[in-house]
Order: sequence, then C-alpha cells, then structure tokens
Amino acid sequence: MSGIDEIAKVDPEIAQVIRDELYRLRHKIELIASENFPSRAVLETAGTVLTNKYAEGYPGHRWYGGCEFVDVAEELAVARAKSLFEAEHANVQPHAGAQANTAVYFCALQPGDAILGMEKTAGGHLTHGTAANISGALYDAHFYSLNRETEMLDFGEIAEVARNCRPKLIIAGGSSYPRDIDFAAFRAVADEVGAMLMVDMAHFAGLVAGKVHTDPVPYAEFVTTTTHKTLRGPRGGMILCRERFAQSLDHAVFPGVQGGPLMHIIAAKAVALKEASQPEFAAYASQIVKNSRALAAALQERDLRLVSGGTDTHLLLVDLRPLGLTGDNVEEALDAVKITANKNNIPFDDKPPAITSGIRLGTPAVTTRGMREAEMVEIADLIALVVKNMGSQEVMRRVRERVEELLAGFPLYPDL
Ligand code: DSN
Repeated sequence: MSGIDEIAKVDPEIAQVIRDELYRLRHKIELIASENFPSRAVLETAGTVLTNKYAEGYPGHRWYGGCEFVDVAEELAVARAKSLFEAEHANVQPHAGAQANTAVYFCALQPGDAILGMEKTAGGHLTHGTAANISGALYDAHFYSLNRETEMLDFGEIAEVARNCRPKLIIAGGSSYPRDIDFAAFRAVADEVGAMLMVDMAHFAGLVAGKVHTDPVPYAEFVTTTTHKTLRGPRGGMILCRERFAQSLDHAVFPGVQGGPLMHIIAAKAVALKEASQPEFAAYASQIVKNSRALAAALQERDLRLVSGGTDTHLLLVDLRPLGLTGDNVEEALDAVKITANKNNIPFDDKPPAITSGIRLGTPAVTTRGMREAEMVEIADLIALVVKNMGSQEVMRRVRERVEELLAGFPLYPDL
C-alpha cells in the first residue's frame, strides 16, 4: 500500500489534496524560480519517524535524551554543508531562509543598528530590511538599487549609499536579480565602511555548489540559504559562517530565534547535500543555466523584453510594460494554459506588488524533469503566444495541447 493510501484510510480529504497536488505538478510546466522537485530519497527522508524527535540544542549537547541517532544525522548534514561549500562553520537548523537571516541579524547586530540591503523592487528580499519584516522593524534599514540603464548592480552607487548610512551589515543577494554577483566588489565596499557582509544565496546555492555562479563564501562573514530551491533539497534553511562567529551564531539560532529543530528535515538536508556533492549535480546546475539562457534568448527572439537584457543564473524577469500587460494578468493567463510562474515587480516598477509589471521565470524544476535547450525554445514559444494573444480561447486551447504533449515526454515521480 502506498503512503497516500495509508493517509486516505485516516483522512481521505487530505489524501485527495496530496493526489491533486501531485497531478498538478505532473501536468503543468513549473517555472517558479524558487521551486524544484527533490529526489525520492529526500522526500522519503522528510517523511520518516525522525519527525518525532525533540532535539533542542546541538549534537552531543541536547536538552532531551534519546538523541543519539538524530545527532548522527545533524553531524552528517553539518559536515556535508561545510565540505560542499568549503565553509568554516555550518548551522543546518533554520526552518527556512527567513529564520536563517533573522538568526544572523540576532547574532551580528543590536536593535537600531544600520543595515544595507537591495531594494525589494530591484530584486531584494522581504527579510533584507522591509518595514513589514522584523529586519525593517528592529534595525535601521537602508537600501541600494540598480543602475537605471543597465538594470544591474552599480558598485559606485552602492559604495555611496554605504558611505552615507555607515551600515554594520551589508546584505547581498535577493530573489529576482537575474545576474551573477561580484562578491569581491561587495567585500570592498564593506571593508571601506567597516561593515560585515552577509550573502543570502537562497536562490543560487545550487549554482554555487555546481560551480556555475560566483562563490560568496570566501568574501562574506555570513552566507545564508534555503535548501529547497536550486539546491534541490527539502524545504528549509541553513547558515554558513566564519569560525569566529560559530558559537554566537549557533546560540542565535537556538535558543535565539528557534526552539526544537526539525530532525526529519535536517536528515533530508544531509541527503540533499550528499547529492549536491556528486558530479551529476554539477552537470545539473550547469544545465539549469544553459536552459535559462536558452529560454531568455528564445523569448527575446520573440520580442519580449528582459530586465538587464538577459540572465546569468536560473531566473529571468520579463518586463511586460511594452506589451501593455501586468504581472497578475499574465500569471493567471499562463496558469490557464498549465504554465506556473509568478508575477514580480521589476526594477523601478510603478505597480504595487499585487499587480506588478513583470513575470519571473526560472528553470530549476524543468531542468530536474530532464528538459534541455530545445524544450526551452518550445516553452518560450508558448509563453510568447499567450502574452501576444491574451483572451484568445483558440490560442489558449492550442497552447494547452502543446503543454500536455511536451510534459508527456518528461514523467515526474512516476512511482509515487
Ligand atoms: N519566496 C521566495 C521566492 O519565491 O523567491 C523567496 O523567499
């Protein structure tokens, strides 16, 4: 009997939710840049008895008995994280990227200290100083943006903002910046103003592991990440830092911002980190970027404008203004033809986050399904047809058929 059948005996409604979600994943093209499909080994590990265990503290120093086996899981995850990213210290307990970032702030800052992050509409993240987030409520948040012409990071401007606000911590990285990041340049700015540097590599951690993105670890005191995006692990967070912060960082995670760690997820992180250290993963990361570049080129050939003129990473951002469209409408239209993406602000956007002038596309999940450059050209063609024929039922019907044909060649979790 399958796991879902077991669930159905107790709770048929939730079993149906799981079946419906699996059907949705199999029958739609997943282009949300922050999502992926972890391996069966990762999924199975996340669904084990390890979820039962309380293990507040760290391996060898727990507040509960019976931790001898979960200790092994956490030690493996930490050792693999350190080895994969050549980091001096790793903490694998953060439940998500937000908790990882918050723990670094709690470790490195005092309330009221100045921080400097990327503006959200430029591609920064909610947890990098937004007023609605604890990072904006507790700290004196300042922001850098992008160069208006190139729509890329401008280190002249970043240095100027840093000289004015004298941050204690500079934050690099974000959630919709499609270009590689010059971490040496960020380090130089941080050194000039006496700041520490935190890199949030949540989006591109898998690309760093696969050595197709500049590695932030040599340049930053702290590197935070999620484990479920390009890294293709379970949903969760992780922090790498210099040895001199190891003790205070661990204390900031627990008891600072979290209680009991999720031991089933930590074990699944260990499995994912082992997978990410294999040569096949480097090939996968490289294919993500090749696919992203192929998708970008094919969209541009079909006259769609991309923010910054392209991509170096797993994601790209389409500017919908030349088409007179908004992100919310395009997200809906793509969903209707079984393509899942998300509306996203673009740099200097005049539309609110619930509407937006952009759509963000990413290739980690379709690359996991085995798609390559030829399929990216087909997907670009389908997207272009939708955005140029908004409201045409006939076009939508034809695109839906082509989506089904495409997906039929790339089965997902066939034995689930
Ligand atoms: N929500 C994630 C994303 O979609 O980029 C970031 O936290």
